[in-house]
Amino acid sequence: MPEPFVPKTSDVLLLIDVQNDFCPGGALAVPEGDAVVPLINRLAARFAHVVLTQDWHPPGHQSFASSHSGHAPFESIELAYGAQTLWPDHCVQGTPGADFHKDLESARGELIVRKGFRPEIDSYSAFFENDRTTPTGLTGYLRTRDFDRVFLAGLATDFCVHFSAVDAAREGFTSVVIEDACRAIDLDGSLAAAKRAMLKAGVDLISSERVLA
Ligand code: VGL
Ligand code: ZN
Repeated sequence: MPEPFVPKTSDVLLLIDVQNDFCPGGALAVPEGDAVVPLINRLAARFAHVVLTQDWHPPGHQSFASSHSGHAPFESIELAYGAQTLWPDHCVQGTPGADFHKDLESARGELIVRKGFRPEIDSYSAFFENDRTTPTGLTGYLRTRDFDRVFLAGLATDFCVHFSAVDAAREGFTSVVIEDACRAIDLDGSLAAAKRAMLKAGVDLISSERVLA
């Protein structure tokens, strides 16, 4: 087996959007989205530090197809900052769909980063919104806490995990995606494209065995 990744105290596990709306039965269900929860709980027990993100949209958010007459979910449109995929209404602030999956052990989480709360901008990444310039503040938090490696798991591999992992690498962190602890939406080849983009950005894609070994 390739070299194990033994978690150190300067590592953080960043859990992306493990929320009801991304699980089967949710508004934007990721196939097998709930299947990552037991593995994520095992992984989290190995890390000294855990941070979670929560997709957190106001009603009528610009990323919702319902906000654009004549458009359907999964179409792409041009917004002020560029192309944006339109989604079913999901993760609306304060609704049960926006809650973490009930079996996710989130109590040890040291920070919850909410994103996508600006009505006009979507935010796939935990670091920058989809205009690619508005920061969430996470870089400053991780730097001030002296973390150097960011391990990522959660939903969805090809959107929020992908953009978060690429941004972690761009911000100067070692960025490691635990692939089997993620699930993808996979729209028109988006999973393959995301993997290429992550590898190009220098993100490591690993199996959970390498952390749990
Ligand atoms: C996500 C689409 C819209 C994600 C969030 O968590 O990957 N995808 N909002
Ligand atoms: Zn969203």
